[in-house]
Amino acid sequence: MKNQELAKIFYEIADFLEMEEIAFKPYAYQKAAISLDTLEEDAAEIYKKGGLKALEKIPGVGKSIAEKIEEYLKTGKIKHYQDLKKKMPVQIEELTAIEGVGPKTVKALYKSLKIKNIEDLEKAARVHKIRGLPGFQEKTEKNILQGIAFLKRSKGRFLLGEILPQVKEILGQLKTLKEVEQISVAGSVRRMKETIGDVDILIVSKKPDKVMDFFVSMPGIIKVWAKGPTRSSIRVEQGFDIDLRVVAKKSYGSALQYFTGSKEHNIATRRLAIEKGLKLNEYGVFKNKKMIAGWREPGVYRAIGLVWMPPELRENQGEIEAALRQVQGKLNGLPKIIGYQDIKGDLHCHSDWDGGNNSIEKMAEAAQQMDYEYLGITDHTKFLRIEQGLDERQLAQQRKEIEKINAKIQNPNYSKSNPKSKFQILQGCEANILNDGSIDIKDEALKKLDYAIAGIHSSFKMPKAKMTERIIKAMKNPYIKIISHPTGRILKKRDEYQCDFEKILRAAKTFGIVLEINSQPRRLDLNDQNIRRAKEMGIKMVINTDAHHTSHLRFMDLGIAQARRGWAEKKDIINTQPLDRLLKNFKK
Ligand code: DGT
Ligand code: CA
Ligand code: CA
Repeated sequence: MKNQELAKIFYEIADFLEMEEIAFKPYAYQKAAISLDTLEEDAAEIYKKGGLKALEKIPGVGKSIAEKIEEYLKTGKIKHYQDLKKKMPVQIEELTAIEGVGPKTVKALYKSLKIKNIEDLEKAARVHKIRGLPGFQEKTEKNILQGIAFLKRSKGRFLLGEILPQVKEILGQLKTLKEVEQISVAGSVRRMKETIGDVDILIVSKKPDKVMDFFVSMPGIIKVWAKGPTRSSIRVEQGFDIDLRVVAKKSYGSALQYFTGSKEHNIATRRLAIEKGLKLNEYGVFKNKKMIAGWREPGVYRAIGLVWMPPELRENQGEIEAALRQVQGKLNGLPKIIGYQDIKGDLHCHSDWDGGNNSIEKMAEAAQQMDYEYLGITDHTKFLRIEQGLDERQLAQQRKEIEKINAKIQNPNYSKSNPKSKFQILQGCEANILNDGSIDIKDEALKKLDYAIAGIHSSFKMPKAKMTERIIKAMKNPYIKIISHPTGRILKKRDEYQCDFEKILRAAKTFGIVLEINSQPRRLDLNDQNIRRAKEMGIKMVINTDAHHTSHLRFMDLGIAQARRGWAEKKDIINTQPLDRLLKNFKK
């Protein structure tokens, strides 16, 4: 699949053009990149079937970009990109990955200090060469070093959301083999951890050689680390590794339990087995030399005195004790965590009104295809000018537009994929929490919406007390019902902002604020630990995708996974409720 390679190039072109302060064009390339990044069909296939015209039908791809895709598919190169790189020979993707470093900073650093990559930048910052440059201060230099340190810590791990589509494709390919009797993903991917080190796959087969031959010769493999009858290990183009293990049928359950982990969970289960006079390993559960369980995973758990539990819980964070209580008939057994089918709508989506990729109607159609009952359109508001944020007047106009589309959708003659389902678009907004905690939209305008979300999109580096106060003040606004991405972390890019989370939780409780679990692969904010704290305090949450494109609606599973990892139950999440009940959460 060439989509990701193309997306990467277009993101870089956008950065190079931004450096040269060219108007509008960077935005066009970014849009095309986002679209390609999430496109399900291979651009090469699209081109093969329908040529240039078909490429132009990809959202965000116009004639000029379509021609560049064609050029890349034919020659493996894009001349425009190479020219830009020649002019400014910097590692743009690597450098702009640092929090606070944008294309313009990269340009200034290259022009004055010939900084081309992270190594150069770190060296220069350490000997304080940055702080003297025009527009740079001591603080900037410190922030850059902090940003680099953060990047290094997360190096070598991949975002679950970015690798999952490829993992599913590879599992699909392996499933086509007649020699494969059973197959499952294991490890951190099965536990749906937000970042993964490598992918683990488990297969039952009587002909491991055939399976392994196929595995190491799949397309898109760039390295074979090891190949043997029970274990092979490869690296794929995207840069991550896959471990494949073939086991005997009678050990499938125990192998799955072992290789799903986590390691900490395994250590605890093994200890439990020992206490019972049993031996637990990847081959089975043994009493003396006799195998008493191992075929299937639930049997393994039963044999050691537990019950089966969802992989998302297996982090040795109290799930074993909870399972024991459950077996003993005591209170506080395992939580009945929210299911992947429990969500009835998405309450945080952007439309083309604020520069998102799709019209309100297209977003609504996509939501209906997901069998939702409702979709909340929550475009950015005016403080965010680059995102074309809406002002009070535009919000009122948008209201009319949404009413029009609702009338159309709710008309019984309207043809849609699921004519039986009722569906409604809600109007919200994602307002900005300004530095002093006030909201960038007047109360009279907020009042007219179905609900309002508020989030922090600027000044991330405030002192802790001030940041805490800022968020709490926003929560006190009676029209703000949800706080989006409450801690502001960006995986592999920046930490949570400094704030007193316990205080924030108490305020959310007091003011009846719903906290968001944002499903974007880079956010997953709240994270599992914070979700668990919120749940313990009885705070309601909402799982949203923050979609800027119809294809982003599918990120929902990532948010649900995070909620499950945080032990959240259906009743903790408001968008599991049908529309009439949901709206009661937003009473003014
Ligand atoms: P990752 O790949 O870093 O995202 O995390 P995992 O959990 O996928 O870890 P990985 O790939 O090293 O190993 C897969 C599973 O195998 C792990 O979750 C538990 C099991 N495992 C690996 N090493 C050990 C070990 O030393 N002791 C025990 N008890 N289990 C292990
Ligand atoms: Ca792994
Ligand atoms: Ca592994």
